[in-house]
Amino acid sequence: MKNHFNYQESAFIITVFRISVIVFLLSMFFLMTERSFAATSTTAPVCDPSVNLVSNGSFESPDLTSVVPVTGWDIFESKINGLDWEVSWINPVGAPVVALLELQNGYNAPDGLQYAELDSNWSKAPGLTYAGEATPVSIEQSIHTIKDAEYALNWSFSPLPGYDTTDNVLEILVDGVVLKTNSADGIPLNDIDWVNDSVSFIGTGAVMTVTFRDAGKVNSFGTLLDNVSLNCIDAPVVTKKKSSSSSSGTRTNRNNKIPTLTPTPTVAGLSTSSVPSPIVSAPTPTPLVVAEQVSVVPVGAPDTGAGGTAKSNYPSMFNLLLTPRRLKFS
Ligand SMILES: [Ca+2]
Ligand SMILES: [Ca+2]
Repeated sequence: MKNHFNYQESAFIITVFRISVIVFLLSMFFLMTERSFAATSTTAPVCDPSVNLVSNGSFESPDLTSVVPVTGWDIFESKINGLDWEVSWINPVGAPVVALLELQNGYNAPDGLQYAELDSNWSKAPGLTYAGEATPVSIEQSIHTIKDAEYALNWSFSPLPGYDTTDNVLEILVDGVVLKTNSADGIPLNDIDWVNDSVSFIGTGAVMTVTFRDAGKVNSFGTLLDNVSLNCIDAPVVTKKKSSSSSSGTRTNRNNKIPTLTPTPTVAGLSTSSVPSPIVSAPTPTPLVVAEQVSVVPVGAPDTGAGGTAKSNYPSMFNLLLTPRRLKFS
């Protein structure tokens, strides 16, 4: 009788324990699923044409008016105080360890009050000749792209007045590939001469880098840049294929609500060149990969490793708990 009582009591306790464990595991499972969904929904790139994906594209930060005394220009270290651009010396031999970007406000800017001069300076020394300084820089930013989405990169370029074409050469690159070159003669100019230009490219679904660099004569003068913007202007739309058969599938179209990108016309005095085919003109083009695609995938991509959601082990734990076991009693 006592053994029978102990058996019933033990069985009851074990049953309660099992139920408690199952409730706990279910709670954890739903909590983790909810967090995973929330994380995915907030980090996955979204194609919003109104969003400029470049930070500080107008070079308004750091604020030159905060520099004392104000001389119309100054140099700022890569990615500090809101500069946000990754700055690199094109020829780093003998240059300061941290690359410096020169910002100016002496001429009228096409946007805001400041702009950049990509033939920069090693030091803040107005009035010197800067002879022997390899001052040209490249500046870049990286973004997470949506696979097969179309991106438009826009900017304003001007030669530095008083300096010829060899001193004013701007190259525009995406993932290390030169997509366009601007150059112009500043000798006849008495004032700044901004020209807007643009290129478009197709997202790989990975992180992609846009770069502007000075390709002119090395002398710390020339190649002015401002008003940079990068926008996702057209994302692929996946729709279910209409079919009366039992087979099902999907097809990908572009969102035709977004107008096709049209490069800004070249004006007199500005020379531009570009590589063929980065411009997308057809509504359903074959996606162009401007550089070798890397293994980075958008966060939340299913079963793709990086960024994907790990498979849960909970079902096997449930099976273990629910599997009947023999009870030993003395
Ligand atoms: Ca500006
Ligand atoms: Ca130069």
